[in-house]
Amino acid sequence: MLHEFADLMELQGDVFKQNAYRRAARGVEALEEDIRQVIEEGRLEQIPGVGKGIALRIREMVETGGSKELEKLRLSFPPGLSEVMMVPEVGPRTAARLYRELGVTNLEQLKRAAMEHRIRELPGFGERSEENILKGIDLVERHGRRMLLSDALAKGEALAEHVRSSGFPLVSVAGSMRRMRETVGDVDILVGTDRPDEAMKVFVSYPHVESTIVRGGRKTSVRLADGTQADMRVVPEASYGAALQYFTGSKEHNIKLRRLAIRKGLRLNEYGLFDASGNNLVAGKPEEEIYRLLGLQPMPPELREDRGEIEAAAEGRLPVLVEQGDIRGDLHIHTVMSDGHGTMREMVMAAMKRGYEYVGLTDHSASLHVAHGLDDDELLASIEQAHRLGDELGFPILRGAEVDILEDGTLDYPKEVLDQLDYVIGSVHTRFKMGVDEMTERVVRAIRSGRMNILGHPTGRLLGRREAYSIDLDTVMDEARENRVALEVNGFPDRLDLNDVNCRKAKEKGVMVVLNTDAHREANLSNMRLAVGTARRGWLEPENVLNCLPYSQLKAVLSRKTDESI
Ligand code: DGT
Ligand code: CA
Ligand code: CA
Ligand code: ZN
Repeated sequence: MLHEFADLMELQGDVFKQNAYRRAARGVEALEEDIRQVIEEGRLEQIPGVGKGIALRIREMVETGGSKELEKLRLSFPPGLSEVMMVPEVGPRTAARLYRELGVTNLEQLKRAAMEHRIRELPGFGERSEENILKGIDLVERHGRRMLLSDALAKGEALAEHVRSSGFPLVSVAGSMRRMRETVGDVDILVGTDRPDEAMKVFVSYPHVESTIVRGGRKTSVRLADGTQADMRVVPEASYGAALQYFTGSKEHNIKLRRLAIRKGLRLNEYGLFDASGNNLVAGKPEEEIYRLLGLQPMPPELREDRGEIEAAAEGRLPVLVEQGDIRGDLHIHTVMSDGHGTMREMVMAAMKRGYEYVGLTDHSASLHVAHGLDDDELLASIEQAHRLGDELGFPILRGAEVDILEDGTLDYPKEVLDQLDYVIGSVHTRFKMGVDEMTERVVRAIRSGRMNILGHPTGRLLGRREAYSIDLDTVMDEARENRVALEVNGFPDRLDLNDVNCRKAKEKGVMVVLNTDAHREANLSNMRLAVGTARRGWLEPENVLNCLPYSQLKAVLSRKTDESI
């Protein structure tokens, strides 16, 4: 909040106050104890940069979680200006000038001003700055948004590998991508080495680096050719574990952890866990040691969101999370028969190569014309074909289908056809804009049909492109449990649907979840990692996951369903 104050002061053109807030923000950041304690002991004004006025604001922030003055300040500027400030060539001060002198209040207007050459008319600007602003706008439009986890992992892991293979074995991705968050703001890389300058050189010489944003002794930020920002921190080898913990975050998790350390009379920062006399208790040790020394179970990065994991770890009741190795088969796969790009044989062999015990094929149903859905006869013929292929390969192939849940909640094949399938995924692919009651009723009707085993991508959201449709997931989950329908975590990179929070809700409600890729080509099968990551963020254990069951038990669960409904 102090930084935001500073930004807004800069926007107002008040350099003096801007600097004051910036200094105070840095002073507070550098604190190694709980600010509440500092306040209690009346030592707030001893923090470098904190005077009387700012001390009052800090007290209000700590007590109320906000600041009236800050809210007022925010309202005094058009909301679009924050986007204008994100343009690399602009920043708060220039945004303020463009606002005052040209009336620019959002990105669109900034673009127009630059294209109409109105910016170059202002003193201090020229043709060059106009061009740079246009480039910057393009960057914000393309990459101002957060990137998908899968894109971040591809970039981050390649970059980490570049550093590793250049002679720095202690390297890891950190930040939100290590926590498998569904979207990632920037790529974070951590290196433990006693040759920091060399490591920094290796980092900036990565072929995809376009420009260096900041170059420092311990942290360097670069922009990759595609606009992605990547931060690399370098710490001494002996601090690697502590730094990995710190830079994995989340910030909220770290703050709570640091508070716990303070209560135990210890100090925690990115260089280690220190006792009262300043001895580093974790020097050279892996990050788990920090948790153990704080009296906690060590925990995987996916849990570190301050959603109760620290409390659970203190009581020794952390979940044993599902892992990729627990997944015995992928149950949502398309082939060339509908809109996939691999034949049945290619997709099955690719699944076998991944070490699965079984696989399920699920092409689209007839009414989804855009995806070349199968009509009754095509589907029935493909069931035969799948079972023959399974016999030939000596590998269990379940023939299913991804059946549209039509507007009225009926499934897109007649019962006689559905009964020939090993299982059915029901999915909503049309009429997303229904009201919440109508949509919930539609899905509940399908769940109650007795012919559906899995609800595919249950909320329909597409990250960065389409909001989830309105649906009452509590009701859907209750019905799913009663009717033994599993809810899918669809691992397609822009779906991740159910999301982490809803996975946890499903677990609490006793609903089975199934982790699928919705693969449309062989390479998509690797998206299981994303589904598993999402499930882990939702605290899921193998017993919560349908496709952790061995084949015979899975078959029993899937067929019990049809028997009972007859
Ligand atoms: P992102 O990039 O927005 O997807 O999210 P993160 O979590 O990767 O955040 P980022 O890149 O700003 O920082 C990486 C990690 O560094 C973050 O997860 C925790 C740590 N960190 C950053 N700033 C702070 C801070 O002010 N306090 C504490 N305790 N940790 C921080
Ligand atoms: Ca990050
Ligand atoms: Ca970062
Ligand atoms: Zn679908």
